[in-house]
Amino acid sequence: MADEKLHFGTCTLCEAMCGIEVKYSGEKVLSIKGDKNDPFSKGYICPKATALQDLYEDPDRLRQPVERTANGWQEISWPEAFDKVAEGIQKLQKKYGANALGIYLGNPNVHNMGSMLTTKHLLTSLKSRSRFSATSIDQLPHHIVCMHLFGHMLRIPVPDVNRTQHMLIIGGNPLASNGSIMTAPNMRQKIKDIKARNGKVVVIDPRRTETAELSSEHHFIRPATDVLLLLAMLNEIYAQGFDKLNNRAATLAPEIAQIERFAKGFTAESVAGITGISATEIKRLVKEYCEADSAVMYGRMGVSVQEFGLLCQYLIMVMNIVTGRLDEVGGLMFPNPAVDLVNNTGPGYLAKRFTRVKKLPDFNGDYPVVAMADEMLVEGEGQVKGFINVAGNPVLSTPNGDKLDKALAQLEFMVSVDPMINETSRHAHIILPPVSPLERDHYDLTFNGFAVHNTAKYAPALFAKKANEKHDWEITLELAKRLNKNAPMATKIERWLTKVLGPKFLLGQGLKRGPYPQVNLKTLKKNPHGIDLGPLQSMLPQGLKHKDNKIHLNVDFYQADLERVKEMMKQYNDSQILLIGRRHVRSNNSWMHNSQRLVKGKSRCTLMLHPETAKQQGIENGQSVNVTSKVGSVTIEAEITDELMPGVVSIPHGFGHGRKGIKQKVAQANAGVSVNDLTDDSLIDSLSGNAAVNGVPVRLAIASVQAAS
Ligand SMILES: Nc1nc2c(c(=O)[nH]1)N[C@H]1C(S)=C(S)[C@@H](COP(=O)(O)OP(=O)(O)OC[C@H]3O[C@@H](n4cnc5c(=O)[nH]c(N)nc54)[C@H](O)[C@@H]3O)O[C@H]1N2
Ligand SMILES: Nc1nc2c(c(=O)[nH]1)N[C@H]1C(S)=C(S)[C@@H](COP(=O)(O)OP(=O)(O)OC[C@H]3O[C@@H](n4cnc5c(=O)[nH]c(N)nc54)[C@H](O)[C@@H]3O)O[C@H]1N2
Ligand code: SF4
Ligand SMILES: [Mo]
Repeated sequence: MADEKLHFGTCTLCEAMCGIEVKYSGEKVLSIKGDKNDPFSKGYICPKATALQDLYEDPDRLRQPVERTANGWQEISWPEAFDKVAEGIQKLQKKYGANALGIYLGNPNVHNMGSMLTTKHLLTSLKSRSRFSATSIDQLPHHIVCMHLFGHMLRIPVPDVNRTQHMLIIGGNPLASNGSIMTAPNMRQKIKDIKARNGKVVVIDPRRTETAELSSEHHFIRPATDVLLLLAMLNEIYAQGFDKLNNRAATLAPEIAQIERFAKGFTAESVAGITGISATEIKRLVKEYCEADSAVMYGRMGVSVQEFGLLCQYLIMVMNIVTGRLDEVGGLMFPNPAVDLVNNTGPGYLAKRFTRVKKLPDFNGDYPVVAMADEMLVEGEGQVKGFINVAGNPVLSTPNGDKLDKALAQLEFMVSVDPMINETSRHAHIILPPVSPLERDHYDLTFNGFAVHNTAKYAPALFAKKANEKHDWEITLELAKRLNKNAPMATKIERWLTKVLGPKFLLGQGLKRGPYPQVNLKTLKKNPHGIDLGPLQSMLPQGLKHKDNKIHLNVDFYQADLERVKEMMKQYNDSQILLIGRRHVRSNNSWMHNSQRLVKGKSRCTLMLHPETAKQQGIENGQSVNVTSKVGSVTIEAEITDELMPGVVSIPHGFGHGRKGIKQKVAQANAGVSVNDLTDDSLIDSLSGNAAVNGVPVRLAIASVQAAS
């Protein structure tokens, strides 16, 4: 085509920040490829990048606000929608108080520059404490550990995968997820590189995942028993004399001497039976980890979102410290992004307030998602009666989704800021839809903070939005303006400047305050592929945010949780079948199933189980199985595979598009079932309030009728 042009940008779908090269003509996308000149991703993309085109073109995507009426959804104008939303919220808050309006912020908020820079305005104008987010079914333990130890919830170290000689991955599957709290495009190559330089990658996972398959070694572990393995490993580090307490990080931690006693009694022999990993193997894992020239221990969803999520992440951090792996090349290192959120935001806090019904602690002003449905359903002073849901789909993404589904249906007023009519937004009275990713400017404010190599890249929107469309940040600012007319003058000026100049104005300010004088909006615009800022550098002690410049191990707080561990050990029932989650590279949480090119082929929403487990239950491959937990039941096709540990079953999350009222044709045709109709909102990590979706006890039975797959 004569007027073909190239645009360089960044894929915002997952955490990997891959550079993309989009060939386009007019308003049409012709192709999406990896940008070979991106200094960070070097041409790598996964199959989801091309679906950015599908999001842009999706005929089911809303372009204008809609209102739910007796005659179905009706398009309304933006001014009318804003009027109705502001009025609905004000009426509700006047009647029941500010906290009667619940707010949920979903995952795509952190992938969206405009939202990242303006959501604070919405939150302050809503003045509600009933705030929830996807954090409490995700990385909450990381925030708490880093807040305690390093003095800021975002001072989070990541594996220096490009230089390590030994990587221990516990409960992460970066080959499917493309990495998490470890922004690292092309982990396939990175793992191959570690092996090629005679290093080792060890995976601990109840499933022999794609990552495990490629790695040097894999061990099955019984779900949610990692805390025992980790305690035994810590114990072994001392038993084998591998503690290096004169290392730089350890000498910054006044409580370090107390760690030797922390895991006393948790011998490798005492945990082998429950975890399923033999004492000999545990001892060898420790020895090899400690003897490697460089090494890093890394744990993700599998260990974060289970009953001992916080203690697991603490133990992983502590082991990196006592073995001298923190802040060292090839170990766990702190990124240094060009926009420094750590020095421009509060450090975070835990347990200032507790939820009304379940009495669960807040973190940094957010209550745990597992508390959300009860706050709506249980009557009494402070009950949540209205809801604003921004870029989230908690009906599919939070435990006991069916209960939340019912809770949302009985609310007096609900708003969704979402481009789609899905399982959650279908309950809204009004939906305010933002533009798709190709229509907005991007600089990654979040994931540069977790990147395994420092770079900076800004991309203007590829396509201008249409006259009747709005950005998330425009929606947010307009609502803030209407809901809080008495904001301080400085806030009003910031809102006004952002509205006129766009959020890139705030980005520019952030870059100016950042650590790299050479990086500003002008230099970023001149370098459309991004700027290389070099490998991770040691940052201690100056990176610490505690006033005394020390690492605070907060031993007493974590040690107290050992009572719960001992209780678990005492009561352990190894005959239970345990459910875990699963991700696939062609799926993304609950919202990428309306792309035909991603969902095509065999259904991915299956119940994986080991042949032995299947045999015990009399289940055959492809058969429909009823899976029942304490809270619910689903019927799903069995996929028998020895990838799973015996006694463990796996269902991916984000499916279940068969509910009534959803308007996404492709997703509906590939509906699947929601694993979160089985996960239990009372199964939690009580220390953090984080959800526990891995290790859920379930029963299996052959279904009488074959499920459509
Ligand atoms: N059982 C189980 N449950 C899980 C998990 C698991 O592993 N197992 N994983 C958990 C994790 S890690 C996460 S992060 C959560 C995710 O859970 P959520 O954040 O609740 O849900 P998503 O599936 O990410 O849904 C995102 C919604 O945002 C909309 N959206 C997409 N982009 C934008 C945008 O730019 N602006 C706006 N306004 N809307 C947008 C989509 O249409 C969709 O409705 O799920 C969690 N739930
Ligand atoms: N393709 C794709 N990419 C994604 C997403 C997606 O939905 N699809 N979601 C994005 C989001 S929001 C996030 S947070 C990240 C998550 O990124 P990851 O954490 O890397 O992703 P998961 O695939 O959930 O990996 C969790 C692993 O833990 C294992 N596991 C389950 N239970 C246990 C247990 O008790 N112990 C141990 N040791 N392991 C266990 C599972 O088998 C699985 O292999 O991925 C991001 N990237
Ligand atoms: S790994 Fe895939 S989804 Fe994630 S940023 Fe890269 S291209 Fe996008
Ligand atoms: Mo996540």
